Amino acid sequence: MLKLYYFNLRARAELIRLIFVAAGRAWNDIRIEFTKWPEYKPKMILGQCPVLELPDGTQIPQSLSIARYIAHETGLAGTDNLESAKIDAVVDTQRDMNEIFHTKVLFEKDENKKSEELEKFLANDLFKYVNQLMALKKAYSMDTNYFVGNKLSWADLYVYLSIERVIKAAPQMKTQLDNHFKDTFDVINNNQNIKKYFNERPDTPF
Ligand SMILES: N[C@@H](CCC(=O)N[C@@H](CS)C(=O)NCC(=O)O)C(=O)O
Repeated sequence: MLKLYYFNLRARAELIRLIFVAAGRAWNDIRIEFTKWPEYKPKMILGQCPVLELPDGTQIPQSLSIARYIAHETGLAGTDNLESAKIDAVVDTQRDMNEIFHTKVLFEKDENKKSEELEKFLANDLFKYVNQLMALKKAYSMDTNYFVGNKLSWADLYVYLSIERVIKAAPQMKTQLDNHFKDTFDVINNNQNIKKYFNERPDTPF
């Protein structure tokens, strides 16, 4: 069975876990205790995690590379190269938003600076990227529920997890964001595998 090494956090591993869950595939979800990390670190190919380990010992690092690989393996990465490219474009656009949100807001330790940066992000950045995502959806979607084509892809799951994080930091944006993402998010929230996973997954700080 494939092994996924990460900490007992959602953070960079949750997209990978959600792809396995949506595809109905079992995996070995190894959640490393922080105290045990010094033992594991030298065994990880880049000294960091997440890492996906194949049965022959091959290690794949980098969260989005792992997610893309698992999505391809499980049919959540499009039906041909062109659809995969459209899905990647949605993922990269969401990643552009996340880069600003994570570095400027989520990882900021000074609470005053954090709220200042959050306000700036909400005023200047958030809807620039939401509009870009909507432009891609308009061009690529064949079903209002999905960003690309007419079935669930890993791009839908990535947008879901990322926007959920923004809403957690800025609950006042929920209604406005729901207007854009409701169809996709409803499909994900009503997926039986995902519902079961959400009920069972460990509660973690992030
Ligand atoms: N670009 C990498 C970043 C990986 C990364 O920064 N991992 C952190 C945890 S989120 C880590 O392993 N930290 C422990 C360390 O570097 O010793 C990815 O997306 O997977």
